Amino acid sequence: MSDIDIPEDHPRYESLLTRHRIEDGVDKGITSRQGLIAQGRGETFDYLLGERTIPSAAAAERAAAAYLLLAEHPVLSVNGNVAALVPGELVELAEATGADLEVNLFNRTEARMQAIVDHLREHGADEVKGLTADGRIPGLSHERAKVDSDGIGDADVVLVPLEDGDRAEALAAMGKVELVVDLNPMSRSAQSATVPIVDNIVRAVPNITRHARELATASREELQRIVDEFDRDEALAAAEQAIREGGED
Ligand code: PTJ
Repeated sequence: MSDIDIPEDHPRYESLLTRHRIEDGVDKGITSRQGLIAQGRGETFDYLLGERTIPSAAAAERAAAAYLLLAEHPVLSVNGNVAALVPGELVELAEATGADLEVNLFNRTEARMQAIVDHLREHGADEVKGLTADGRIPGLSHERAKVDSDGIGDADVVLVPLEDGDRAEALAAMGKVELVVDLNPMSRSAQSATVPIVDNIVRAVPNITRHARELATASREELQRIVDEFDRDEALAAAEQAIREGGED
């Protein structure tokens, strides 16, 4: 697949394609300009990880799928970077797990909220939450505190990709299970996550969907076993070691 003119055998094909999606997201009013900087931070960690899903991230992705399938009300939180990078993949994950999609932005404007909702609908989403914003996450003073009371407000499990940390901490304080996708294992979001997924969002979301489909017929006991066997501290340590030493195969 190629939506830009990059030869598919270029050694940095995937990375260049991802950059192009983010640029395009900014042009379409979906991604904030700060999102370009966030992408650059992410690329640095991805480069050090070898631009691959390390084994501890694969285990985290399976545990995330199990949590989403066990949840009463799972919600996938969407920001401007995620909407630009994996819109169709998020819709597929929502379908595979029965999760709601909710737009939640740090740099919230009504125009960007609407652009992201429309973008997700163009990629097959039926309902996208976030515009009502009749709930608040306690302890947060910025725009990310605004949630739908029947969306993230009511969720027991939330997928939180690419954030700067304080909402992740606030959601954890509300007792919600947090599945965090962040290439930096030392970030506050990854550190406060129930399941830290140290992988690029472009690999993580399709991987979680694949696990969810595989586990669709698994018993609750089997799902619970996968959740119980996952060790977040071990996963964070393995990711940090892979970055520092290029290890973990
Ligand atoms: O769309 P908005 O207004 O909600 O704003 C979203 C951004 C991303 C701009 C905002 O949340 C932000 O500034 O985030 P930070 O503080 O730069 O944190 C983003 C984290 O995500 C960093 O730890 C990055 O390493 C990580 N990251 C960036 N790109 C990716 C990523 N992790 C996984 N996959 C990526 N592609």
